[in-house]
Amino acid sequence: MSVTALLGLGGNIGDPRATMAAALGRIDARPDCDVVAVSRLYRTPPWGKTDQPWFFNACAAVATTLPPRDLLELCLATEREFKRERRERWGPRTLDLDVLDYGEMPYADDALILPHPRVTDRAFVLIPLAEIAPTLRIGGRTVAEWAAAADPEGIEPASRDGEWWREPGAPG
Ligand code: PH2
Ligand code: MG
Ligand code: MG
Repeated sequence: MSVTALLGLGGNIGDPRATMAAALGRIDARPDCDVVAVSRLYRTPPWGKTDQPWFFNACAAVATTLPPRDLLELCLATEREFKRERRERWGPRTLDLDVLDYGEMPYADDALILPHPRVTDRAFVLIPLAEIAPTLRIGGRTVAEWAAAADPEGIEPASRDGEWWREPGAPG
């Protein structure tokens, strides 16, 4: 039985587009995960800690047979594979891979709460997420409603469509 999970991707060091594309390719190649939808890539101003480079952000839907905690471990292992070093909260990173939702089923353990409790105040997550999961309900509103109410200041599409991750190195 597979469940559709939603992932948030981000990065602001090196070549985030190539890193995010390679990370999605790596996940898609696994027998227990299928990348079924990807948002456009976005350029976004740094949030939380503003004296750092702008980010690229995107969201992806993954059909998976992994339980939520194993999916989190896969995301953390993938971050490590792409040389993510955890130094400061909200600081610069090569790759951030967050589990945002797991089949609209509430989940909580000591390391993971789903849906991700901070999605609703982050326009850099909501705007791409609304492209692939507009009807997902979080905290009594749909993602489309949250995204429409979010501040889009500075957030701009950086790809034509959701195919950007399939051809690493290609423009757009
Ligand atoms: N991630 C953070 C902190 N700030 N800002 C943007 N624009 N995009 C991010 O992905 C991001 C951030 C910590 O996870
Ligand atoms: Mg994050
Ligand atoms: Mg993270």
